[in-house]
Amino acid sequence: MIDLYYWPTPNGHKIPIMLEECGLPYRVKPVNMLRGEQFEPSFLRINPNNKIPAIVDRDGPGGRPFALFESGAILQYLGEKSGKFLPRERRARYVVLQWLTFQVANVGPMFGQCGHFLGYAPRKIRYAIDRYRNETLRLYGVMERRLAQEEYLGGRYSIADMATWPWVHVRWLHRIELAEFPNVQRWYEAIGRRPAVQRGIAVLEERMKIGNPDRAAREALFGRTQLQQGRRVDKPSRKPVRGTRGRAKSRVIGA
Ligand SMILES: N[C@@H](CCC(=O)N[C@@H](CS)C(=O)NCC(=O)O)C(=O)O
Repeated sequence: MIDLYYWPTPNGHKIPIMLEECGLPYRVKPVNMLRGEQFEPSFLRINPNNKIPAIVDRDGPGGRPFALFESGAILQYLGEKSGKFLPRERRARYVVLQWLTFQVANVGPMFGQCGHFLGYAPRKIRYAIDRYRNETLRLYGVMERRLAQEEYLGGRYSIADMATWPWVHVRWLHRIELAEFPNVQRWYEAIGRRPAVQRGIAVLEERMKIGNPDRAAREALFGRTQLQQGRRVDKPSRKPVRGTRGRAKSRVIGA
């Protein structure tokens, strides 16, 4: 059983999509990042970077619980565990890892900043908007040219597509018209028709709230608590990871 520490956002969506695609059983542990639950000590023991997604595989390597954060690492781990969507053959594997890294190092951070300065920043700063929106458009161009040659980013459908698709799914935040990128559109629509993708993005969908943060969300995401994390001193702990305590009941999904 895999515990999925989750909130419905583009980075979050990647993991239930993959879990649904490979049919691994999981239960959802909501981490309401709009209310600061990512700073709870029990969650910081799983991800010291106070971000979702994270997992604890109760049946990890060696039969012991294994905690993991960073969506790129989690997708690789699940690909290896299930033997699906991450090719074994070395050339094919590294092509997939290359496009996965392209997502986590480029698409996520740049689209994220683009959405921030367009929709979240309290003041509209022209330089920042232009900088990140131009980068976003440039990255769409890279994907468009790749998808003109290959059906999927890594050649065959893989964890690289699952990492990237949720960011194209929220393109309205970045003011992107998909019709300008016909190959990205073809790819986006084909992936969106997959039943596992539809089940993955439906997880906690009712709690999804992107854009227009209230005061509490603004404080949790961009306020003093974030700043204080830089000065946090943790007491040394030898305790094994047990998951979060006192949180909303988890939902069990899968076989
Ligand atoms: N590089 C990380 C990014 C994760 C991330 O930015 N998560 C956001 C939601 S999309 C989050 O948890 N934000 C809460 C916070 O920063 O406190 C990954 O790919 O897993």
